[in-house]
Amino acid sequence: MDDQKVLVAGAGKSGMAAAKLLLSLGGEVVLYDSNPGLDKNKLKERFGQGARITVLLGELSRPGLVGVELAIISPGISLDAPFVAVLDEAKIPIWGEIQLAYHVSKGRLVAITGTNGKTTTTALTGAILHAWFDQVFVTGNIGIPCTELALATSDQSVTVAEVSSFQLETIMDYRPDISAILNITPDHLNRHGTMANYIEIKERITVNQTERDWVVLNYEDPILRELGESERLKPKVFFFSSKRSLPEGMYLDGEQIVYAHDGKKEPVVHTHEMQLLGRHNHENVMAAAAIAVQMGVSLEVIRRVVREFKAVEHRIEFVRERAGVRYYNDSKGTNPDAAIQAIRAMPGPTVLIAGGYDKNSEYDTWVAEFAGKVKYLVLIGQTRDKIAECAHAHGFHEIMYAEDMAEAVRVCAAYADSGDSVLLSPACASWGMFDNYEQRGKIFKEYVRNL
Ligand code: UMA
Repeated sequence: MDDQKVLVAGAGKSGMAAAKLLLSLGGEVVLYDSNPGLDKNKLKERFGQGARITVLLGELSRPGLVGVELAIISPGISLDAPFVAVLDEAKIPIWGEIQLAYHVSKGRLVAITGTNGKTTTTALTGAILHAWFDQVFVTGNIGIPCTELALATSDQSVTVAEVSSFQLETIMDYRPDISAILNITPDHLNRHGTMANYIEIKERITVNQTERDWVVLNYEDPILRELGESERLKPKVFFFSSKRSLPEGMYLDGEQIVYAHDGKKEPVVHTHEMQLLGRHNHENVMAAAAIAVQMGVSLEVIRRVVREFKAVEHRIEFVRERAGVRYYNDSKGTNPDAAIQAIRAMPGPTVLIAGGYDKNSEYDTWVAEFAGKVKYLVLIGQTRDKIAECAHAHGFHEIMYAEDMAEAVRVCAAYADSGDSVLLSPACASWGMFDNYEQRGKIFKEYVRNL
């Protein structure tokens, strides 16, 4: 990498971290962003004086690529973006940001993907491993670019990475020692096109793994069970199940998580001891415990950390109780499947805030969950009409529109009775009204705290 001239596409978190890493390695960087409205000088200043970096904004043309040997692409950039064709034409290889981090990192790597639950599972796995190993890094889609921590890794360290389909799209020889796929349900189809393509990209997390490695899979997900039982998979398979006992693996027996191995059945933790709510979270705990067991962590340590672990921000996060109404922030519920998990986790009648940016999702299975649980639906954002139409078609008519989050929270407070819950779990991305789901969740919490 030293002395190479590398184009870094995207000046968000990932791009900035990748550019800094390349500069530290002695490379030269062309930082490119298709947004012409960014401030070139401000971007350059963030790298300090004399840094070997050029910033290009707007359209990318061949002259900008003179001497460039490699391109590192940020996860939010689709391979259909117009400038990618310019890179292809110039025969410049394209790596994802996590591929660059992998190339530079040392130590063992645990990589976790899945449509839902990956942030919670990554954070919990990180917490368990932290209680056992001296040097643990938690990184990736969770919000800390993998390239930011790559140089800090050592032969003794363990990295736990949350990886998204966006990131897996551009890996080359990325090979985790342990991978996990929690579930695969429709999401990001506006980018990946078909479900078949989305599944293929998710499964890439295992593609470079060998017989020495492990993959942790959800036995109750038909796609993943098929993958786990298929000949094409090289790593050893560790299944977990929330529905049946397994001869080997981690499963839920009533409300008890059990680890079955070598003819033994060992209790891990009882769900009542956990602070995480909902069946999907029990699956996340099983996945994290499965990874930890493979990393040699004792069940005692796993049990202690699972008991202490609280929900991560924006995932069914308890905000406050006011006038007997409990408020929950599930802004990370950015697709129908995630939002279903949140509705199921609510303790009683629920006033639900939903809607946002349209990712070509179908809302039927989500709306079908409302019966007997959701009292009122408060809709915001671009998808309001599409969701309302779907809800009416399913016989659900208690729908209100709000212009912004402030109004949505006010409406919920007015309509919720003591004993009800108010849940922000939009089933949609945040764009159009907010910069990202974090901002959406923070704004929701702010209004709730100010009620
Ligand atoms: N850009 C271009 N050309 C394009 C599209 C975007 O130049 O065609 C530029 C934008 O102008 C912007 C930059 O790219 O300046 C943004 O890059 P990015 O979207 O990759 O965002 P980052 O800030 O680098 O954040 C990324 C992840 N974002 C996405 O995948 C969309 C973050 O995941 C991740 O936390 C971060 O890297 C650190 O690894 C967010 C996310 O929404 C949370 N992930 C999706 C999800 O969880 O569902 C996958």
